[in-house]
Order: sequence, then structure tokens, then C-alpha cells
Amino acid sequence: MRLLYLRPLMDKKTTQIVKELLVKPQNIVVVGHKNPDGDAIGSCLGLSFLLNSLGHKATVLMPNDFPDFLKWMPGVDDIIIYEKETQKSLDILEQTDLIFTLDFNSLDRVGDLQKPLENSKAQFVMIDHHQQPAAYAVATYSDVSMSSTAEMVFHFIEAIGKSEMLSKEIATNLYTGIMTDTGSFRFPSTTPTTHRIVARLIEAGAESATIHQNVFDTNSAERLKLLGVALNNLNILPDYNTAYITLSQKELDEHNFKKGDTEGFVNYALSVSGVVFAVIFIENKHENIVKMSLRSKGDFSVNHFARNHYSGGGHNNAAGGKSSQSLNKTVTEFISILPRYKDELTHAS
Ligand SMILES: [Mn+2]
Repeated sequence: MRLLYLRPLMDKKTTQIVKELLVKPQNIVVVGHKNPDGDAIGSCLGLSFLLNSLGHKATVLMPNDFPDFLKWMPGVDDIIIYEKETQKSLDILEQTDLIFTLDFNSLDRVGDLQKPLENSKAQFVMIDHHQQPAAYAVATYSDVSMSSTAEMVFHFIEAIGKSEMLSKEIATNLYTGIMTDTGSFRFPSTTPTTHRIVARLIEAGAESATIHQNVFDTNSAERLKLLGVALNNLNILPDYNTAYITLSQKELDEHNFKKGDTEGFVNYALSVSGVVFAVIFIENKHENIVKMSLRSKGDFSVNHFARNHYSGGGHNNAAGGKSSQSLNKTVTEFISILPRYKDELTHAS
């Protein structure tokens, strides 16, 4: 029985196009963004399990590697990483009829994979919840109100009438995507529909306690000590309801930093009472940049802020950016920009 509250949210026209693209078996590549997170991996794997069970040949392709705390997810061993297996990736792309791009909406989000994707003769389908989607796909399912791309993949499966295909593998991947992108179901984008979907995923075999353990209880001692350093470097700017954290390359090196280790650190800054805007500045001497993760509560748009000042972007409450200045200069400059936003920051709710 299809319940009313789970009516497909992907529109009729997009659904029709996608259904036609999938009428006969296709070679499909499912691509996530650079530095893939739980939602990118979960939505891509979930969709590829569905496509394979529908008789297509779907391969998940990621621009580069992803953190260890995601490496238990069903199907991860079959993911092709462009940075590691470049020629194999190009060969697969050559044979591809259809490319799904998930959890990003502009081809400059895939690093070195950008050119191969731009040169591909395949047709594109986009499923994504970031702002300002580019127009490269024959079918674009874009909804910025969605908690996660994984939630959208669920709606996609409903829309094309394949919800009976929901397997344990699909459910586990989609659950992980939704859980990681909603901060364990607590960000404002988490709706009653999100929870209903999560219930369906648990019914289909997703083991919530195990998934939480797999993702969150895998800290290395080094990572926790690095978190200690980050918390020690926490600065509060009460006039602007803002908090920031810095991590220098030296501090990272001293704690045997691995990709993904600083994931979530910025949320501690945002958790300070009264703070509505939080940033972590992470020095990267190899790329000669300072990477920034920006978070906010309420109306203050970090997407806007990152786009305006740090050639980045993302969502209203979570965005990324970068600076090519030194760590110190980046922080000084950041503080000097804040007065322009004082009204917004002090009236944000
Ligand atoms: Mn996402």
C-alpha cells in the first residue's frame, strides 16, 4: 500500500524522463563529489544497488578517497576511485550511457574528474539538495529543502515505482546518508517525512544502532587528541555571536592527521551557548591554502558568506570555503569582515 505521506516528491516530468532512460538495460556510472561524505557515498551506493537490481550495470565512481569511518558501508569495496584508478575510470566512462551525479550540482565539484565528465557523451541525471544547480542534466531532481541526497534517492525510488526493491543494502546506505547529513536527525532540514523514511529504511533492514556505532565509535586516540587541540584553540567573539577554531599544519602533523579526522570539529564551536556562526580554519601546506568549514544556526546564511568571501558555498547552515592567505592572515581578515554582518549575526534566531 502506498501511503499518502510518502507520495513521490520528484515531479512528473523528471520522473517520466528518468523512466524512459531506464527502459532498457544501461551502463551507468553514479558519481559523488570530491571528498565524499556519508551522504555522497550512501546515496551513490544506495542508488547503484537499486539500478543493478533493475538489470542495469551501475558503477560508483568517486573523485578521491573517503574517510575510514565510512568504509564498512555495503558495496564500498566496489567503488572506483578516480585518483587511484584513473585509466580504469576513464575506460568505464567511455562505455557509459548514463551518468547520475549525486550530492553536488556543478561539474566543478568533482576535482580532476571534471574534464572527463564534461567530455563524456553520456546523458546526465542530477539528484541533489544544494543551491543553484547548473544545467547539465537531461533530468534534474533538485530540492534545497531536502535533508540529504539519500532522502531524495528514496523519493526517486518511490517516484519510479520501485519501492518494493528496497533491500537491506539500499536501506543501510540511505540511512547512513540521511543520518550523517542531518547530524543524527537534529538539523532543521529533518522533517516528519525524513523520519517516516527512516522508519521505512529500518523496516527494510537498516540496523540503526549498528550504523551509529560504525560511524561514530571508530575514533582513533590521535583524532581525539587532535580534537583536544582544536578545542583548546577555540575563540569566541561575543560581539558577533561567532566562534572559530584554528588548526595549523604543525598541529595536524603532530597528531598523525588523516583525511576526515577533523570532520565535525566545527560543530563544537557552534554548540557554544549564544553562538550562531562557527568556523574552523584548517591549514593545508601541501595545497597552500586554508580550508574552512562554516556552520550557522537560524537565518544567517553561511552559503552566502562563503560564496561572497571564500570562493565556496553549500547550504544556508553548512558551507565550505578556502583562502590562499596564511592561517594568521585568513583569521585576521575573517574577523575584519564580521562588522559588516553584525546586524544579521546579532539578530539571527
Ligand atoms: Mn548531502
